[in-house]
Amino acid sequence: SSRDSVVTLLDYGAGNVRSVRNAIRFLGFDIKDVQTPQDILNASRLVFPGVGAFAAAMEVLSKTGMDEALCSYIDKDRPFLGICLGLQLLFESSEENGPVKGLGLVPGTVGRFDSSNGFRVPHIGWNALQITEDSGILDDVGNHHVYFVHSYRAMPSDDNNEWISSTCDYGDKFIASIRRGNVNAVQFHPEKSGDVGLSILGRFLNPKSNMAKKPGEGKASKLAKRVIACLDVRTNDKGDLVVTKGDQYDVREHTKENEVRNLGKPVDLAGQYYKDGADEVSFLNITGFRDFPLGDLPMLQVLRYTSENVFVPLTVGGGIRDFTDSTGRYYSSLEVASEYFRSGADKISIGSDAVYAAEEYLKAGVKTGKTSLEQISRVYGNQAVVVSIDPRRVYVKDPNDLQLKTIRVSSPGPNGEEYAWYQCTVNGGREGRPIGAYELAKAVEELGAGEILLNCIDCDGQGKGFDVDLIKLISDAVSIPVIASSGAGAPEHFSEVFYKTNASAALAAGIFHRKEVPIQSVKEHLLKEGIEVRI
Ligand code: 1PR
Repeated sequence: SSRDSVVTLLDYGAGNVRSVRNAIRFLGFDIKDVQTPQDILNASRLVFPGVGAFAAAMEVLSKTGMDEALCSYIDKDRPFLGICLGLQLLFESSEENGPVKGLGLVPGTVGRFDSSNGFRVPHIGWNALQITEDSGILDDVGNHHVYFVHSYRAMPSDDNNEWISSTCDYGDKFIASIRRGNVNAVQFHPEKSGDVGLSILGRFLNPKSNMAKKPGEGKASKLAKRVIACLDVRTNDKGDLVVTKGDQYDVREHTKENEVRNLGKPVDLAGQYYKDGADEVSFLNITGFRDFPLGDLPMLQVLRYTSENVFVPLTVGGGIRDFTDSTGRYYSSLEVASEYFRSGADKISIGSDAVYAAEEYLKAGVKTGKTSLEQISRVYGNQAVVVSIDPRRVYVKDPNDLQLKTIRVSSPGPNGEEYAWYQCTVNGGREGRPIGAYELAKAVEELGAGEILLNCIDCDGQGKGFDVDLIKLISDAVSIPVIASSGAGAPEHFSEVFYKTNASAALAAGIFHRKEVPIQSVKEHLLKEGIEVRI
């Protein structure tokens, strides 16, 4: 292939850059991987998607001599695109487990977002940019939203002002992108920002391209509320992987055959939801608790195929725990998660194993550092670890009878009970545990979860709306983002949950699968109600 169609990629092996690879290939380019510092110097254009922790990345770069090659490449004004940590590393230093010295090309220090002012950290989701000047690759982005996921950020100052091409507001007004000549770096993820992100990448890869200019659509400034499509996936009795959907977690048809409800093929549906405007797609391998997911190669294939064409974040859950297979081979939960990440997941979600981890932590009062939750968030960062909670409402007459957090419910129980607690379950709702959703949420936040996916067994598949009492309770109890799930039946249920609770996102399955309400209608409704969404 001609030199014009080749992109050099600096992947120092710290994590998942599959999405960046997929996006570059989708745009019709071939990838050459950097093996030696000389490959950097020889590149005609270089993409640097930083992943992992700042200090670890700097260590690899300096050990391999890539740091000097990068500095010299950038000094010569060669075409460069840094992404996320690939922007942060250009600064003088970072406070992430530091101070740690960076490449020092751009004046300034990278610091952590302050969660004390009510903004949830990590910053996860879609924001519009304020473009400050001739922005080159950002040209036509206007007020469209792009996807961010990070806990650290660089701030504008007099010293770095001339580098800044856009900023973003999230409690702080931080640097969203920098540009000088042919050198670009972005804090957000163009490879996960849908069409807008692909056109940014496309303009970097092919500056002569005449992509259609998309005008801005009004001024957006807050973090958009996300609308997530969820695919519960399992093998049916014939052995095919299907998207299924339960009523209160029961996924079988109430017929004589009692077959697993089949609502379509996972890869097709995910692709459809991406086109329809889903801000994120989640796959839950709902029998992962009993069938080992690495034995479940179809699920990994689903992720690989989906991530080739879907350029918004992908989450996958189910079966993330330590496991010994029938031949006695031991797999750690970290290996299971790593395989999911390598196959195209941006985040993994842990259900049952997080319940055991929280129970253990609350009993012992100290962290062991050994739970799957802690290990995976240590290696991949807490923004990559979601905890999925499957609680069931338990009504009580007298809240003083319990050690657990109870709340006054907005509609009383079957025997007039005015209080309830939310009991966590494991194994797909089959077993109740002696811990509440409130206690669990607080514990997993401390153990390193970056986000909570909050289901509710009572509401699942009922189409009567989200459990606002539960979602308010949990979203007020933690400072990480909370995804409201279970019960959506109409666009009004989405605006209700965003008005009445501090949820950052709302997830639905049934209404999308049954084509009752398209994702676009949900978004239009939210917009009409004055709630910011990505259009
Ligand atoms: O415990 O780590 O192996 O993870 C298992 C994962 O599978 C958990 O995240 C758990 O929530 C999920 N899961 C297990 N069994 C079921 C089931 O339905 N039988 N599904 C299940 C969870 C709930 C949501 C659903 C929303 C929205 N389903 O995923 O999409 O309730 O539905 P709706 O909009 O139709 O109301 P582990």
